[in-house]
Amino acid sequence: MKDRIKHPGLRSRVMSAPEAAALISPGMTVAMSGFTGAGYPKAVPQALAARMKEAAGRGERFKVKVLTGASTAPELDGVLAEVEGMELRLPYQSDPHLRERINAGNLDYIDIHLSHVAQHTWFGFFGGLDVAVIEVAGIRDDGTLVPSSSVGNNKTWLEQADKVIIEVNHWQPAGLDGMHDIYYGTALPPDRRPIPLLHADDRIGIPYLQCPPEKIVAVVETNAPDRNSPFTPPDESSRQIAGHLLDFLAREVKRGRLTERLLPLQSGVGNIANAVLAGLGEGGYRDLTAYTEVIQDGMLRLLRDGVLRMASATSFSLSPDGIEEFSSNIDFYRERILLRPQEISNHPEIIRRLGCIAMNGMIEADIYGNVNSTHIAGSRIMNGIGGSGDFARNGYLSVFMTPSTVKDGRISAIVPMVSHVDHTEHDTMIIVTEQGLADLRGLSPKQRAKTIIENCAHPDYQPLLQDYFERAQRDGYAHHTPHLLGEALSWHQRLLDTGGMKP
Ligand code: 0RQ
Repeated sequence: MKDRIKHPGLRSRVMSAPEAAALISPGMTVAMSGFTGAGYPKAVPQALAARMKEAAGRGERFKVKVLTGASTAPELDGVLAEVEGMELRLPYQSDPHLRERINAGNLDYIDIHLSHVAQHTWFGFFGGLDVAVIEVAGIRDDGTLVPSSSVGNNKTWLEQADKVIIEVNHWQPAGLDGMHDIYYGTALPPDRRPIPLLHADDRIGIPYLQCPPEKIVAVVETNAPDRNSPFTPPDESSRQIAGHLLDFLAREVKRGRLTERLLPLQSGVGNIANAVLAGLGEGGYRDLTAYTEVIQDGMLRLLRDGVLRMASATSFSLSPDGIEEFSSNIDFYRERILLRPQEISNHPEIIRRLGCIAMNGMIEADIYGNVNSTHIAGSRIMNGIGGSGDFARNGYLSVFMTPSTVKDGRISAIVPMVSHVDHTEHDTMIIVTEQGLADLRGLSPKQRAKTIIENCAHPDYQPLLQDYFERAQRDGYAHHTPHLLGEALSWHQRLLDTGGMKP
């Protein structure tokens, strides 16, 4: 136990999770570690939820505001949602219980770009932070902290919170030490200076998180795994989507628009992303780099095979097999992986400078290229925008991918007008479905509509979209971006009325 907590003063602050959770009071703003199911506190949120349940039993209201890096896990978002213990949550979640509560209107959810969270906190837009609860892999002699499997907003939380609770997780590999790069050079406008990161593998900071030991009011020891969902092999549709994208990249190389090293890759998570990564592995590429948010199993494989030379991110999101592979070969991966604060992994300045290839999933796109990543039928939140906007607007290439239909063909992912906009037609460059790929670069709205309908729409919906587009050009009110406003969202209304978009 001693070996993970080397600072004598902080060793004396070790206590149980319920004792630490007792330092959190109703109404507080609590900033927690955690990003895509990695590096989140495992014990204090559960103890806090237990206190909330007891309070509810006495008829008392006990809710807090919760800020994190991104999505967490059942032991944090799940338990707090179940006891209705959150009045506010930001910036990204993917927990089914929490999603249900948000959509029922039981709490406020603020869905913002992941790169904005730290600076909005510094600007004071969320008020002050009362407590930070941060998982680390260890505490060093001098009180600096060895970050765990995600960095997220931890630097900001430690700087901005009045009090800090540290969870030292013995399950996290000790070999994580040295894999992080925490940049302490950010300032507020008008004193900002360029961030000196010119290549994906540049180190610009230090490997440790800093926190004045006197701010740390509790240290809790845990030994619990990160959330690790088993990996499902890519399905046929994901493989087709990946195939179209990989053919496109190969064509870009042939045309001399990309070199054989491509450009730093950003990849979302999920089935399609995994298929794209698997495809890159078979495409003969070598020495690529990734400048992304999340390292999933597919990226480990590419690193192991030399397809990727290195990967920069802010977090892991691994399956049990991925964790086994990572832990068994941690010395190899430490040479090739850098975890940074999310304000740096997702920084628009750096993404623009490096020229990332941004590849993300979406819910739907419209015929002009506006993309909805977050809402079903305009109103029900799915997860959140996450980092997709940081990368899509600033990347060299912004790619959005989805199967052309979902729910057994009842829903078309290509619609006349998106029911919610996360990425505008000005951000979207490439749309891919299993039907094909639409390259929107250099096209006017009407040209974009033509190529999206022809290349990406499912045959069941293609004639309907074609008919809509033709009538909009003929009968519509204005002709730069033709629409029939009374009909533009009728597909979504039909979905709500009948459970499907087909007439
Ligand atoms: O619903 O769970 O009921 O089956 O949405 O869709 O097909 O499992 O795909 O996991 O890649 O998620 C856009 C949500 C896609 C994700 C989104 C339903 C579908 C299913 C999930 P079920 P799939 P994915 C890096 C970058 C925003 C954040 C981002 C996302 C469920 O990619 O959250 O990109 N993106 N971050 O059936 C109705 C449609 C639908 C639909 C899908 N048109 N209508 N339902 N679904 N399309 C990570 C971070 O930033 C942290």
